[in-house]
Amino acid sequence: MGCIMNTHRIHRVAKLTGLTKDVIRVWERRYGLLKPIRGANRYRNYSDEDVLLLRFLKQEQERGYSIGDLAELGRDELLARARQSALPARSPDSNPYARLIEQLIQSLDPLDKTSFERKLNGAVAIVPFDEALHGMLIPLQQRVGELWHEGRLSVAVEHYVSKVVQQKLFSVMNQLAPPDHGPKVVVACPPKETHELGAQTVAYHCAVRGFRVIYLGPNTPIDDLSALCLDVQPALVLLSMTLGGPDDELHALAKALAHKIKPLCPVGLGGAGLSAVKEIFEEEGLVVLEDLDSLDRFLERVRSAQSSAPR
Ligand code: B12
Repeated sequence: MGCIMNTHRIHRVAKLTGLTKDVIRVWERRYGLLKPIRGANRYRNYSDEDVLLLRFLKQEQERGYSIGDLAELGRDELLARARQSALPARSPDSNPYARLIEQLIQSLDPLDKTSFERKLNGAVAIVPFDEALHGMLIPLQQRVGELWHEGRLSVAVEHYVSKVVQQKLFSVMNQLAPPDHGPKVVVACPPKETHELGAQTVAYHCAVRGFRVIYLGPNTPIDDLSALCLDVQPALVLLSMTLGGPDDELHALAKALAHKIKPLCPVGLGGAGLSAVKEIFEEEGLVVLEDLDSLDRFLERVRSAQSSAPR
């Protein structure tokens, strides 16, 4: 602020930052962090600060931070950090379990089940489960998924690890005393969605907070979801979306949810596939939850609406 700065059109910003024009537009729309000014010619003009901010976001993203998490810091904080980023960098891998995860990965190719499970079980057992989930199990699943995506790990091994992770999560959920009365929540993935760990994490999150979870898992047709909701009358439905999808399919999904589920109970959507397309769902009056903190606030709202309901 206060100083005269250069402005740049988007193609120049792309050159200066190494980001594509599409990414810049998406980040601008999605996170509202940039402040381009429309010139007389109606083109957007970006400031030096915008360029600084984008460079910093790209650098941090390459170091493994998620753009969503970074965006939550807000423009001012990000700019302050960007200005300081000439200072020595933080360790690129700040997860204290990074070494463990690498060791686990090593026992997957060739698969050494005994060694893999001994290491994983030993490590998971000695920390609070929340920490094991977010520090070990989710990063492990991510790493294994990435190796599969790169063609470096077989489908079979990926399935094996996904099942181990899933079993751990569900065995902990089953150990929680099932509440007799807590509000019911249905957790599922929409049609075509087979990424499951987001939904499982959400299911666990709700179970720990005293909700009675009905977990449906991946690829759930909306008509069947609706029929189930009529039967069990949940206090809410939560859907996890990792894949995006073509806009027309997403519009159809949003409409189906608005007409077939929302009249029955509140619907909350979350997951990595939503950030770019959340307006499609919000336009239909559906709630898009950014992360587990916003889920907590949503759960509280639902819980207090339930407890003040006249039944
Ligand atoms: C693991 C993984 C897989 C595994 C899935 C295993 C399983 N059973 O779940 C396997 C290897 C099978 C797989 C397959 C595919 N994958 Co994949 N996969 C991944 C990977 C590496 C990690 C995803 C994950 O599990 N994350 C861990 C969870 C816990 O994180 P999360 O889902 O973000 O959830 C968190 C939050 O988002 C939030 N959250 C999630 N849901 C909800 C819901 C609510 C209500 C709330 C409040 C919060 C919330 O809470 C969670 C905890 O913080 C990602 C890349 C990456 N590094 O992220 C790609 C990725 C998701 N896959 C991708 C793709 C394209 C595929 C395939 C379609 C590839 C193909 N061509 O076949 C197939 C899927 C086939 C299908 N029909 O669905 C793309 C998706 C791109 C997109 N947005 O469209 C990604 C991003 C990879 C990439 N860079 O291209 N994949």
